Amino acid sequence: MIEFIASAMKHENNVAIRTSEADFTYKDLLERSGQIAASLLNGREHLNEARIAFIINPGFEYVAMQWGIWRAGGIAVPLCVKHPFLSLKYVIEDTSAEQLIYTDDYHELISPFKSFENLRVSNYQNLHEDAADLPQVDADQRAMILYTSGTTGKPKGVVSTHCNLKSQVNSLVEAWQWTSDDHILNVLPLHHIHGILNATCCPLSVGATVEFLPKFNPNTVFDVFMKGDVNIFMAVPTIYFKLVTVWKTFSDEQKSEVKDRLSQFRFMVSGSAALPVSVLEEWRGISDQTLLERYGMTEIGMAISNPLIGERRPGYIGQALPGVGARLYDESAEVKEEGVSGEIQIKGDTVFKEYWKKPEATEESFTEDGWFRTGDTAVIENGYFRILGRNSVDIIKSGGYKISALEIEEVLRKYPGIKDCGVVGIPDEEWGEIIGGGLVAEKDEIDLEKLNSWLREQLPNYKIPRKYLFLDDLPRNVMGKVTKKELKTLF
Ligand code: MLC
Ligand code: AMP
Repeated sequence: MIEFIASAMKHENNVAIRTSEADFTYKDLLERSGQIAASLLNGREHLNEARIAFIINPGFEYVAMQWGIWRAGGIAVPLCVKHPFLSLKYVIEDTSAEQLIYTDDYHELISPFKSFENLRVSNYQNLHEDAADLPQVDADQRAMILYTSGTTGKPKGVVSTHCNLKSQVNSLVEAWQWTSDDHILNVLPLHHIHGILNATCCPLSVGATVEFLPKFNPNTVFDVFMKGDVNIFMAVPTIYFKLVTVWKTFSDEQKSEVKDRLSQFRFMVSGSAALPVSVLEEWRGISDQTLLERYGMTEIGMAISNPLIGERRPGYIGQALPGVGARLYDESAEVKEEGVSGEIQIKGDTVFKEYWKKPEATEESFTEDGWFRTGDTAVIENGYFRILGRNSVDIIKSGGYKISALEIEEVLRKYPGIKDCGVVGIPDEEWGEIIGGGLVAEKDEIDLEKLNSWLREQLPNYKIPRKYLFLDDLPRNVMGKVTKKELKTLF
């Protein structure tokens, strides 16, 4: 059995999952995931890496499903619960999923899939086979596909093996000293590595408790914190920004209670985007906690981190995590000198296997000697990595989500009256970056309100900011005259 699921047996009576409805033990998880595995197998001996897509809210059912797929030898394809039908269809078709499992909330959304050939669609409630003998699942088998935007084309499926996931888990368990006494609050989406690996798999691998909220809400987060059980929290910088905003509305008494409580946490992590030093400092004032900033990517799990014990340096992402090879590389050689910038490259068992059915993209993303090119530029200063930015202006990180500028441009160019356009990420304190663009109009003024609504409809996966998409004082024909790098500086 997958190593970290096997270790659940040692903690059978611990609470594995807490939701607003109930507590679930590791025994519950093992029993339910066993039934699910048997149902997915449906008499077969092994799923042999069949892709099993599922759309399930954060909670016990989600984890039982994930474990069930892994125990039956399948590849887990978690779908985003906020995505519309067409985005789900892209993932289902790209992975050639064999089965799609849903819970009642998604009954209507997924019903068109019922007529898809070669796709078995089942309600989670109906997966009730008696647990059978489950197959041996080897470490080099594929375990999960997560979708990530790139600089070209549609999102790519990042394939991780069981060995990759185990190595990613082990690295963080060692670095952050996870134990079965820990209790994390997880408010992150569960179709991305941060919420899945760092905030769910790591705690569950050691017998700790994961508490889920169905959706992020800053007030509810403080309510849960104040109950007194949670001792670890992880989020993207935007979430800390939103927590700070709500905290400012509290009375002095509430603020003091919050500080007493949060100062008892073992640690709090920020990642997935650069943590502004201003947010780190405000949060320190609120909680007496210095946020532990770390750096990662869907393809590599977590790679570089500030330490649990020792100096957490604001504005820096720290040093390579256990078991992770990290180097800086400029055009032709490894950067050996401090203060000289280069691309972060990563090597080791934590690094993914491939982009699903995209051998060329996979090959391009590795150097000849097997290092993964992250596309992020950094320097090392006094032993710590500091991120300078991305190699490509075509990747935007907003609210912790990766967005392809090119995908938005492609859609924009279809809008009547737009001759050309350039989309870039504009720095923003709350969201990290927000989506912005310059347009070349064919002749007349473009009605920006209408364009904005249209774009929101066309790209429902992306959060197109209502207010900021086009700044009125920017010359409309700006794209005809500047490169995208220059465009970025114009905003
Ligand atoms: C939402 N809004 C935005 C926006 N997102 N506006 C501008 N830019 C954005 N990025 C607006 C919406 O349009 C809406 O406005 C309003 O904010 C509320 O939208 P919402 O969807 O309800 O927002 P909320 O639930 O508050 O979501 C914010 C969030 C979410 C921060 C909780 O974005 C989130 O969960 N992010 C985490 C992503 C994550 O896990 N990334 C990890 C990837 S893995 P209106 O006008 O329509 O009302 C990775 C590797 C690693 O990166 O290192 O970890
Ligand atoms: P994703 O492809 O969604 O997994 O996002 C990975 C990208 O998020 C990385 O390539 C970085 O650009 C960015 N990222 C993650 N953590 C940090 C961080 N601590 N600081 C700056 N950028 C980060």
